[in-house]
Amino acid sequence: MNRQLPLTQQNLDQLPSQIARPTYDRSRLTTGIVHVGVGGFHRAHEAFYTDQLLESGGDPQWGICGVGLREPDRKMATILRDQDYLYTLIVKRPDGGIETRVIGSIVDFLMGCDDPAAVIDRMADPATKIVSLTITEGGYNVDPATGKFNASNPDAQHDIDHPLQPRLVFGFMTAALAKRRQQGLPAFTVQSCDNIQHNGELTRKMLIGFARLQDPQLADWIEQEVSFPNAMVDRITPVTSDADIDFLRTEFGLDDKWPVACEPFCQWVVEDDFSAGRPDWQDVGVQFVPDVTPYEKMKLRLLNAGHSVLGILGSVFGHETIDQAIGDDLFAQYLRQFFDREATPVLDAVAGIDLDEYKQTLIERFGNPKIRDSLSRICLESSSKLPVFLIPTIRENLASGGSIRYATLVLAAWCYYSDKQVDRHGKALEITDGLKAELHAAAKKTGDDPLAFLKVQSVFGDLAENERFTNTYTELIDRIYSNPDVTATMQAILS
Ligand code: CS2
Repeated sequence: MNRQLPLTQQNLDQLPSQIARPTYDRSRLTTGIVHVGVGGFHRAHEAFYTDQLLESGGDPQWGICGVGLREPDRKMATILRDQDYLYTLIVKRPDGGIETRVIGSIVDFLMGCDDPAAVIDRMADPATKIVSLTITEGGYNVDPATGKFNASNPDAQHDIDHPLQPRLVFGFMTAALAKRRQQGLPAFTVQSCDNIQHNGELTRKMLIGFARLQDPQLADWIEQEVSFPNAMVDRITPVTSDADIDFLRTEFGLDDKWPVACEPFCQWVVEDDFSAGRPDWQDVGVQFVPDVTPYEKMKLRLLNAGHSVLGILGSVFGHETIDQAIGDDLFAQYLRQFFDREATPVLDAVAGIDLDEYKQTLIERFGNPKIRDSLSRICLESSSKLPVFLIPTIRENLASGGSIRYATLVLAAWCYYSDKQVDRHGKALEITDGLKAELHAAAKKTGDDPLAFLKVQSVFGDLAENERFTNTYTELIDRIYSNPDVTATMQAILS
């Protein structure tokens, strides 16, 4: 198709009928939510739910203003501005069916590094009721040694000295909350949408930790006034590919510079604790519960850990995507046994959820051949992920005398992966990790000391002090280093 229709508000009427689009009046939307970290996941999740709500006649006060704090966010800012903040969500079903909808819930975008005052003012605006975040694990600025706010980070130091020109999200929120307090306005709710256990509590700890360095009285006020609901978030959202952009162009003649592709499944379980009100998200399928703990544990220990099992073992083997890995019978069997023998025995029951069914659904979701979720995305920042997704399962099984071999092999394979940085065929692995150099240096010493990799304390803590663990780990390291075809060891563990 030659003529391409740029995605803009004005062009919405001309879109082919197969593409759903907002029928609500976007010009009436005001900003009730300021969201920091507008990536694929936010656009497939919170912005999607909010769009659904607006479509079903929801209150127009809940438009979203996106915020990017750093230079790499500029591409998103520019594209969204050019497209009147519209983008297409491409939902890919496993049977090949595709549903497309233009999402209209984002109504503005601000760049903190261009104009910090504009971001602070928007957060401090009386209309803003929620500041939500997807800033990734690393964005929380936790000191791994103490679990507290890492005040030695140069950006944190800068923010303490320059409260009105912050760089970190905590500096922005603190400045905005200070302004609200001064003006007698109620606090906003801070809602983490990151895939972290007790994401609300962690955010509370970090925000108050930062604010206390700047203004202890303000920190007390935040402690009393701001709510930080914990939430479990879930929707598999691979990195947008050129094929997704091309699909919209060739299929519909639609020129969307940055659509989002995702799976049909979507879940958001949230603690109902919003100090300044919230959208009626329950009307569009969001679950509000008093305590999210069992849901988040189940998701992190099964879905995310399952991804890591396939991601690390699959990368070393030479698979490239999750569906390819789970399509390999040995990997599927290994994953199922990891779920049943190691992850499930240390999980709590979750009201209303049949764990067997949940696991079966995960295997089906992983198998969705249209998602093509790359193992490089899954292994991205493994040093932040494995201590949450996988290592706690090992620790709890060590305490209870349960099986640890399935998960321990993943750590041994991760050592090999960090050491060699190539797959079984010698093909370079694309590794993105804040600790990449440190992990590589530690793993390289494995020949002299099989436990060398475990010395990366911020990841493994004191795991190397447990003898049952180190015996199993050493045995598995020996096996992988003598035969890098990890499937031989997987097979041995299975039988
Ligand atoms: C993945 C998650 O990055 C990862 O390790 O497991 O991004 C996963 O796709 C999402 O949490 C799904 O909700």
